[in-house]
Amino acid sequence: MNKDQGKRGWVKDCFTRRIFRVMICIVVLCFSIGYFWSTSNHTWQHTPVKTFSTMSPNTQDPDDFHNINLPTNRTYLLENLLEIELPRMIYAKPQVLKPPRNDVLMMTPWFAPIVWEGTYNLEILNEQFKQRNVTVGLIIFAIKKYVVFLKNLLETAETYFMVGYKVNYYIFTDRPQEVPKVELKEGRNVVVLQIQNYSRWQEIVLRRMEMIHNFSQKQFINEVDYLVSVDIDMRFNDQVGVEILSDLFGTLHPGFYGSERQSFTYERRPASQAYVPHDEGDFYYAAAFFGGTVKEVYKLTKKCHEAIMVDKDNGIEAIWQEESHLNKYFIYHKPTKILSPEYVWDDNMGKPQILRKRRFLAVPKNHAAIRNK
Ligand code: 5GW
Ligand code: MN
Repeated sequence: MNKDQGKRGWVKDCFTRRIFRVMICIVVLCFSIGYFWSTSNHTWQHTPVKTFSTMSPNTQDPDDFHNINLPTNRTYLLENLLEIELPRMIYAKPQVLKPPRNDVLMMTPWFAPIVWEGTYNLEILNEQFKQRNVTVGLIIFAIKKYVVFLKNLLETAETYFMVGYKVNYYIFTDRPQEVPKVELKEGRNVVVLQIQNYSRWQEIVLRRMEMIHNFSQKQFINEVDYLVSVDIDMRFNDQVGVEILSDLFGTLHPGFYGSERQSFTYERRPASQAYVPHDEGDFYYAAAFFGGTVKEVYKLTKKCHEAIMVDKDNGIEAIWQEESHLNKYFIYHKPTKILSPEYVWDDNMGKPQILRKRRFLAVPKNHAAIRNK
């Protein structure tokens, strides 16, 4: 009896223990499944899930950062939206069957407009941009002797550049005391940013990317909506306004707008980060005029600066310095607007028919005198 009871007790005991063990197993199993589920969930988030923005291929929503879980309720994005409503306006109707120009390309295959005189209505654009109350930063490098170009550039900018808008002239220079006093219209400021100079001229032009990148983060993002970076050895000669503004824009180089790919002076050595194979590339862009929103210019200059530093470590310098890197960037980050050579012209190229305006012109320079010291 005792024995039986004991046996039964043992059997019973054994039975409960088995159940107990099974239950532990189930619990452990559940936890493992849960664990793997959650970790694999995380891994899945790394697989590229494309999110589409309604703005442009290069733009992201303010909240649309990578690797950050977005709040599911984003209705706050719809509150306090700026309404841009045009007044009654009288102008010639656009003609679907009569394009304003048929002598030049007006649109890229990725639907970025190419800005030519005669293709846009500045009045409409001004109504839109005025209501957005935009501020534009014009970035100018004036290192060493190049400060001599500053006066003419600023004076002509006051006449032709973003007339009626708030403009900050950001002047990077190693000679702040040589920045000329130019009379400015209301809402326009000169901001002198002192930087060191570099002895090699190649370094001066290459470092422009680094400086723009640093100051975009430090200052520009808090002060302006758009940035425009220009060469200093230029002058404004005709109207340059909000028709140029877009998330990311570049300018067709006056020497290559009619050229085939093969003759574009991209960097062709694979060892450089700026390398472009012969079967790629849309246009050859001039480094003398590019820009966009602060965010897009920040991204562009960051990437170009990093590529320039990799080249430096590898003991290679791209054939046209920062212009080569800019051109590489624009192949894989398509500009949302493209400026015709009206915006970087050099009268040494003559005055072709297609050029109805010469808005921004190269100032002839005595290379020997201006470039040494
Ligand atoms: C000096 C010697 C050779 C090349 C560039 C420089 C140089 C350029 C300089 O001493 N100081 C200076 O401020 N720069 C900046 O880089 C200017 O903003 C200039 O417009 C820009 C690009 O250099 P550029 O204009 O001489 O280049 P290209 O290709 O228009 O002749
Ligand atoms: Mn230049």
